[in-house]
Amino acid sequence: MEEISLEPQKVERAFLVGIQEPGMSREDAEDHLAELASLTDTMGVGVAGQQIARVARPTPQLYLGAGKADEIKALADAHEADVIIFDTDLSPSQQRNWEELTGVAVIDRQEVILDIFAGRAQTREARLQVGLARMEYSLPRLRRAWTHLERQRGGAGMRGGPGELQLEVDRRVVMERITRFKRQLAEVRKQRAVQRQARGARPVPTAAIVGYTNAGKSSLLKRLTGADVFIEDKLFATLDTTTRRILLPNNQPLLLTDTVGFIRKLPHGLVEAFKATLEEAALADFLVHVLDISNPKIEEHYRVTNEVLEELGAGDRKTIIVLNKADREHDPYLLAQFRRHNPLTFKTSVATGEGIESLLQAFADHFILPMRRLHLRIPHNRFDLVNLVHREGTVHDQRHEADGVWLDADIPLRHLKDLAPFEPAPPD
Ligand SMILES: Nc1nc2c(ncn2[C@@H]2O[C@H](COP(=O)(O)OP(=O)(O)OP(=O)(O)O)[C@@H](O)[C@H]2O)c(=O)[nH]1
Ligand SMILES: [Mg+2]
Repeated sequence: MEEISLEPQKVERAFLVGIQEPGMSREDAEDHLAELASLTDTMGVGVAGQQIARVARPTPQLYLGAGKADEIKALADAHEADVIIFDTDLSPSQQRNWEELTGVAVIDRQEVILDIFAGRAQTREARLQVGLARMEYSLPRLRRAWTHLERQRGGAGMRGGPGELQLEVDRRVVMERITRFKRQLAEVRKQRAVQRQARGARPVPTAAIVGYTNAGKSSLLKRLTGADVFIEDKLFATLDTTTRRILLPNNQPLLLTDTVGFIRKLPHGLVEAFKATLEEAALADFLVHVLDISNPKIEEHYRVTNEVLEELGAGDRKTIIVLNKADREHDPYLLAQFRRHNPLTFKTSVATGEGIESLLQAFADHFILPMRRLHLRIPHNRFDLVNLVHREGTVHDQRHEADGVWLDADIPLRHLKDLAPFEPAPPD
């Protein structure tokens, strides 16, 4: 590995490169660039300048054509930038070529998001998840070294940032580390599954608050439950799930879970990594999809979140849509527009309290888990179904007999079709 600098290069002035793909409006490209600026700011690096590049077809060398690349280099120089950040994925060789061309650190959107996640991960599981995603990202890029921190930090479960990683270890060691992290994660996840099972036999419906980052999910949980959760006007304030119980106006209890926010082009490693955490969302009975009504990209945010939910297997869950931040300036037609898609759409402001009562009433009206009482005989070789009944239903009685496990339980209707075949015919 050539060209290893001994000190990680400290970066503090970023030049941002937005990408305008064919068919994309200038306005869209600008909104995306504004989001990258917000990510950069969240990472703790100042934005010195920015430029949108129109790209008809990415080139393998630099992503941009040679002329455009020289122009970016000159602009970054003029702004005295020490890091150039691309709002798109760069391959390891494109990244290397850019660094050779410009002499400054060059990173892409994924790396910014990974860095933010690494800085925010709190629980052991989150640290392992982010650490893993980051190592997999770093593996083909081991020669680079940069940092925006005064001192190197021990984020994400690896000692030091990418700089130290590069200096300290070679590829093989990283691969061993990846294997170890995967093993540890599997352990943590097993424990989580056990805990979930222990909580399993509860008739209390669960709802997960999901949505684009910064929409106000944690603020909503706090408003509804008084939970002391972390809220910040930065991206990815929340990485770990928090669950709180509330009593709805009809005295029915509901478990509400706050989850990590989504963003467009979320690095795939992170979606993979956070699948376990997001299982809480995937397993919830209902979803509360929070959107920032004042954000001009609200429709894209809606689409991106739905795509991730789809990937998590929660695309078909019954959902209430919350158009939050209604105290801010917004398009008054959005409510009607969203209601055409989903009649269960509500406009709120966590800041002023507007719409919160109606939202709680809607939870009460629509988040009652429809259950049916079944008497089942499940053969011994279908223990998965016995588990399912325990996990999702309320068991009133259970007997182990020679011909199977006899269960008397309330079952959520959505599992009816799996279980109905095991209802013995009534004796005549
Ligand atoms: N004006 C206004 N600001 C709000 C409202 N709700 C939340 N905010 C602000 O929006 C910012 C983001 O709020 P969070 O609750 O952290 O958002 P989140 O969806 O949990 O964000 P992540 O955890 O980063 O995904 C904070 O500065 C909140 O104070 C609202 O109704 N009106
Ligand atoms: Mg949050």
